[in-house]
Amino acid sequence: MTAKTSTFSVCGMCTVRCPIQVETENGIIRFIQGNPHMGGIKGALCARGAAGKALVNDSERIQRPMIRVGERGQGHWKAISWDEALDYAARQLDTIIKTYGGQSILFSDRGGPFRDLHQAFVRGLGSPNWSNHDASCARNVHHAALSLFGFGRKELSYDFKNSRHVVLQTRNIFEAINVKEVNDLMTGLEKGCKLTVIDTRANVTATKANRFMMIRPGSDYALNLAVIHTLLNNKLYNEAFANQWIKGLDALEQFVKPYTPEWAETETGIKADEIVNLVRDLTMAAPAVVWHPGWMNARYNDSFYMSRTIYIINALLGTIGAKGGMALANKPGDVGRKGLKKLVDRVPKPEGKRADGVGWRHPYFDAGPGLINLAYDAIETEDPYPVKAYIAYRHDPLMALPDPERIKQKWSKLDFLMSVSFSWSDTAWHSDLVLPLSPYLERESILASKNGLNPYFFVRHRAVEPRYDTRSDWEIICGLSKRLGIDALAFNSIEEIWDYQLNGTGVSMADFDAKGFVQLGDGPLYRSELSFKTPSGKIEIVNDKWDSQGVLSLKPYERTSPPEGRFRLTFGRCGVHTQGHTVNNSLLFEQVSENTLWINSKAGSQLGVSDGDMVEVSGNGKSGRLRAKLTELIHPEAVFMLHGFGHRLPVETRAFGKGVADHELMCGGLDKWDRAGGGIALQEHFVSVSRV
Ligand SMILES: Nc1nc2c(c(=O)[nH]1)N[C@H]1C(S)=C(S)[C@@H](COP(=O)(O)OP(=O)(O)OC[C@H]3O[C@@H](n4cnc5c(=O)[nH]c(N)nc54)[C@H](O)[C@@H]3O)O[C@H]1N2
Ligand SMILES: Nc1nc2c(c(=O)[nH]1)N[C@H]1C(S)=C(S)[C@@H](COP(=O)(O)OP(=O)(O)OC[C@H]3O[C@@H](n4cnc5c(=O)[nH]c(N)nc54)[C@H](O)[C@@H]3O)O[C@H]1N2
Ligand code: SF4
Ligand SMILES: [Mo]
Repeated sequence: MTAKTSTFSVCGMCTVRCPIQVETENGIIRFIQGNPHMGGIKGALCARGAAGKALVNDSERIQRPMIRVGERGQGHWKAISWDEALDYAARQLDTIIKTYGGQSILFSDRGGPFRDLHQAFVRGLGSPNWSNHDASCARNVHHAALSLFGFGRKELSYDFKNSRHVVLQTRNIFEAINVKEVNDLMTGLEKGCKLTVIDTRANVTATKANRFMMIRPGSDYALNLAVIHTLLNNKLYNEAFANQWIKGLDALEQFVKPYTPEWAETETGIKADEIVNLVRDLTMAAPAVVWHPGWMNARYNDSFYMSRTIYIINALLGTIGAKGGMALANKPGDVGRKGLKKLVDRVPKPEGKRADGVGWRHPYFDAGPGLINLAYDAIETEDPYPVKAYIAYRHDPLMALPDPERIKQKWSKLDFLMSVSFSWSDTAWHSDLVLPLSPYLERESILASKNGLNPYFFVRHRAVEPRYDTRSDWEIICGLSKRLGIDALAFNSIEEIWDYQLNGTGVSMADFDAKGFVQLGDGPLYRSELSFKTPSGKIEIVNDKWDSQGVLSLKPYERTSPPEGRFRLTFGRCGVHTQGHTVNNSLLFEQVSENTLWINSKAGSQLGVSDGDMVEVSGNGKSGRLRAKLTELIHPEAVFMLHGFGHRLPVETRAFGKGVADHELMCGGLDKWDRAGGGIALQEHFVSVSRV
């Protein structure tokens, strides 16, 4: 007899977490598809999501708890039982808490919809130091939104389906994938929406664009200032919206006076009349326009300002809150429902200040996840207090941040370093204890909630039983909590947690059976009443919180260019890999097994490099070798490589030694972070290239 099952779950191959449906036969995964009931997904999945099965089957992932037996990073391990591992971790944490206080424990994860349990646990430890990966992802964008609207980037959604013009600047939507966004944009394009792509190279998204603007790397802020200049100077903006909702328009108008399209042409390489034409096209399509504010915008010293200008352009076009524009994302309360009951509310908030200084030394930043790189500084300096334990939970900072050697140096002052991960990673390899998380297809998670035009709750069920001796998130956290006396999180089953979360929401677990999610509204809701969480209730061009700390809201543009003979190191994603952790996935490795160095044809031939040649790329005292891809389709000031390659862990036999790690060429990069937006400026590094 064959036993077939169909399980609603949530993809975990990347940070997006698309709803999925998994078909199994006799406990073996046969087929994974996007949740067919979810509008915008309708069965679709990206290549990485489809390769989840190879992750489950991978014998090169961490199979049981491992404790370090040699020096940190040497890679000598002993397998131990879960009881031994959790007892050991609890003992280490307990000793550190007793000696230095709970605040001396730092915890970071990937953020997202399942963070509630982690935040509760960190509170239970008595620490204010919960952090996530966002300093190297979207912090600049988030803070840009916060500085203008008083709320963060996720309070606005992108209504691509109904857009008439979408602008993607530093946003490669068809390769750096969010399945719903891709589908919605495709629907929009089929209905006649125009697409403008502004990028330093012609990526896959550019091939679908009506207009592609190749921009000089690092000059996006100049372009956007000229767009604002054109909108204001030619009175092309939405005056009714601006008069009602924007405070500080005069200051903005004065500020952008010198930034004409002709001036921007010399900075960006984009012709002045093309800039004016773009603005005219946008005004015709407004307010059904989305100029995407960017996602992975931890790139430049002025990326915060660049994102701010994008939000300002959207506001001047009246797209904020508009159908087809940057519609307001609804929370459960906006559609008359109650949100999930928070686990974090079961534990009192610790009093202390954050070790990273966010919220007090840097009062204008969002204290939520803080800034992980600054917490590492605190480990080294013990200012404001000693930080002695670090739990990297589904986070690989040695690959996600620049200059891994420098990070290891900072971490050398830690008494205890623990990783929780479903695959080996550079960080896990450097840890004292590694707890193996079951891959997402083998674990269930706490309930999660997604805001949007129609908000919903969703559930991750386990599709198959763990193949190795690995555990779910909640089993690990609750197991540690029991040992550490954090009674509020000492749950015995996931059902207990789900029941708690649903309490008072009017939703029961049975409601998830039909579709795997529970939609909270009756359909998409476009809220017309805008409200900004600023002192004036309007969009504030000048933010006093920032200005009072000496961080200008309106900062003049400063030109940067590569030194003679060097290129700016730029990076990005391809459609089939997630950061660095899928390179060793057998199916995805087959698709793209190493990275190449994109270099402009003319610049390459001047160096005597031909297409396909092996080249050495060097910067900041480090170098690596990979093949050159010569192309007209990249700006001559830049070279480009996919992030996440250059693995050196012997346990990852497929990925081992393939390609070059971009972040290793970024020595000194931890100190290059944006005081205004908090993001790390990963593209402020220059390299030289020579033929091998
Ligand atoms: N140089 C450079 N640096 C970058 C970037 C870049 O392009 N170039 N990108 C930046 C960006 S945008 C981000 S978001 C960060 C990402 O940085 P991270 O959040 O560290 O990246 P991930 O590789 O997604 O996940 C971290 C680790 O969690 C493990 N893991 C355990 N369980 C799970 C699970 O259920 N799901 C997933 N997906 N992983 C799990 C993975 O195996 C991996 O080792 O890196 C940033 N750093
Ligand atoms: N397949 C896949 N999809 C993913 C992920 C993944 O790892 N793999 N990760 C997810 C995550 S965590 C994130 S944050 C998002 C990231 O989503 P994106 O930010 O869209 O992704 P990237 O590929 O890093 O960068 C986008 C583009 O920026 C361009 N660029 C570089 N420098 C400049 C510049 O100076 N100016 C301009 N205008 N463009 C420039 C690059 O050439 C690239 O085409 O993707 C998400 N989706
Ligand atoms: S975008 Fe792809 S990898 Fe990411 S969650 Fe969705 S299906 Fe999975
Ligand atoms: Mo990201």
